[in-house]
Amino acid sequence: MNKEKNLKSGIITEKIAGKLEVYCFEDKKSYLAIPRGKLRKKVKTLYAGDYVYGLNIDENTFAIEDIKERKNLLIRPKVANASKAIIVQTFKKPDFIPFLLDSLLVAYDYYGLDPVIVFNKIDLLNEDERKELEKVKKIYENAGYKVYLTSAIYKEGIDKLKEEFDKDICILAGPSGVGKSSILSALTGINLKVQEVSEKTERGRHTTTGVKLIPFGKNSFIGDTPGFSKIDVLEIMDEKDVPKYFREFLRYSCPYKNCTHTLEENCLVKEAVKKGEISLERYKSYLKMIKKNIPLDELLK
Ligand SMILES: Nc1nc2c(ncn2[C@@H]2O[C@H](COP(=O)(O)OP(=O)(O)O)[C@@H](O)[C@H]2O)c(=O)[nH]1
Ligand SMILES: [Mg+2]
Ligand SMILES: [Zn+2]
Repeated sequence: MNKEKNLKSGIITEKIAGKLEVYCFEDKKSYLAIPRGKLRKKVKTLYAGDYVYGLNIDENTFAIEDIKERKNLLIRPKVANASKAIIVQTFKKPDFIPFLLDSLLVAYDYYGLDPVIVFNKIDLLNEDERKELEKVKKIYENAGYKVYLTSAIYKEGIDKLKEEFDKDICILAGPSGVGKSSILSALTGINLKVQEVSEKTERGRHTTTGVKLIPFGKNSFIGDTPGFSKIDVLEIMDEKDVPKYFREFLRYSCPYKNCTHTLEENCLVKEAVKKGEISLERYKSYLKMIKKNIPLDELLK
């Protein structure tokens, strides 16, 4: 509650074709939201995730008078103030692509979201594949990320994952067809449109178009996002910043302050790759991300 003007507080939960929906914390109810003209002077556009202040005009409408300063704004999809990205992957159907996961980890960290990894559809794995996945899980845990294994359709691992949705706005991210909407349904009981994975491509078609934030637990909101199957981190950040978002690289202080961990001598990151302390796969992803085509044996000689 904004005491000065007796305004109620709320959060924009959805934006469809320019129309805004606001969830009012005091009323525990959603309204159609209409921004006041003077607000447009402060911010051009409001997005899902924006915390706002206003008053009801009638039982269905809420006039927005003011906005709380944004903590961050994610570009794709447009969502404000998200604090965690639950990055959903599968080991099979679709096949796991480490480079895509590594790129998403870098991108979300850069936008100020804490990334968490989920491997879904574990019910599809045989014993050998399950062991392979355990190895992958170790790599990411050693790198400094939390990793969950789930089966949305059998509700396996869902209760444990619930604990991640503890505050603010969390979004489900990752390529399409991995089960983001299914996980959201398993968590909240709300049935969203789930699309069958196309047999031909093993990638589901896009069914989620915008972000809809769903109230969950105590003061927390979950947003389902349309999938990305490709991302070029150099389109969003500078090449020199990429290594800052490889968490395991940060444990090493190379002699060169702005070491790119490529051609520099006495690079401690490269040493760690050679010793197996840093995963070679992760290091390869890094080189691919910064588009360095230097042969590995030259770098790791
Ligand atoms: N076997 C299996 N299939 C799943 C699981 N979760 C989702 N699916 C299926 O995968 C397809 C894509 O799911 P969806 O939730 O739409 O994925 P999204 O595109 O990431 O939102 C659907 O056919 C789901 O039924 C799971 O845990 N196990
Ligand atoms: Mg979906
Ligand atoms: Zn280095």
